[in-house]
Amino acid sequence: MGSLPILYSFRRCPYAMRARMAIYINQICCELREVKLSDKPKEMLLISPKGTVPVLQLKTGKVLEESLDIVFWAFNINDQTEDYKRYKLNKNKFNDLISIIDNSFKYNLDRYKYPDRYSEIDINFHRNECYKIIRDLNSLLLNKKYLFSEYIGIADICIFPFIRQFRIADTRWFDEEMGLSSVLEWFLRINESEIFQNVMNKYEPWKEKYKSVIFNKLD
Ligand SMILES: N[C@@H](CCC(=O)N[C@@H](CS)C(=O)NCC(=O)O)C(=O)O
Repeated sequence: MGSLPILYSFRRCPYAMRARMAIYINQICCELREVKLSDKPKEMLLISPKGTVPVLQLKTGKVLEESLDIVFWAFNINDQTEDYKRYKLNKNKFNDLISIIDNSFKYNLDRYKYPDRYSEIDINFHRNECYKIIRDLNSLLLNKKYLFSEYIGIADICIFPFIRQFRIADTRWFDEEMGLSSVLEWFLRINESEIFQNVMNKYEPWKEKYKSVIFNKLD
């Protein structure tokens, strides 16, 4: 195996953003292979035939094919980081929240953002379903910087990329009219953070012949 873990990623994919943020926060150095979804590298499909990103191949050869598995691996690598302990304390709340985001929120988000891909879509209905979930998030964030602690943690990075997608559909409405100030402040705090800026660098799609991109290289 190579000397670094290999992360197959797609810059704009919210699941891959989760994985990159977790890897970045935990200062794990890996090789990043940007994937073009319409032309996935055979090296990735060989280790993960289901063909979604992110995929992380560890130095042992073990393959993590789900974004949440990569996030937990990254936070647990230093064994019992404070954030991981906090996650365990809030495990049920965390799991409920992630499940709502990955299922109901994502379902309605796709229909709100891409109505042409479905038939007979009522955009306002789907935006409102997302809004209700964000409103609950707003209650959780009242007077708080982040969801479960004063530092950015597992729950924040798992949820943020999806809220970002929702905002992009109508930034002005989200920022000026939605009226959920705790979520807005939380969102902007992460969006402008050094962490998020650093995981959004642009790379050409990976080809075997290219020089490797080393993500999170420690000086
Ligand atoms: N459950 C997966 C979902 C990952 C996923 O759906 N990624 C999308 C990109 S955002 C993908 O790779 N889709 C495959 C394709 O479009 O061909 C995870 O959490 O990692």
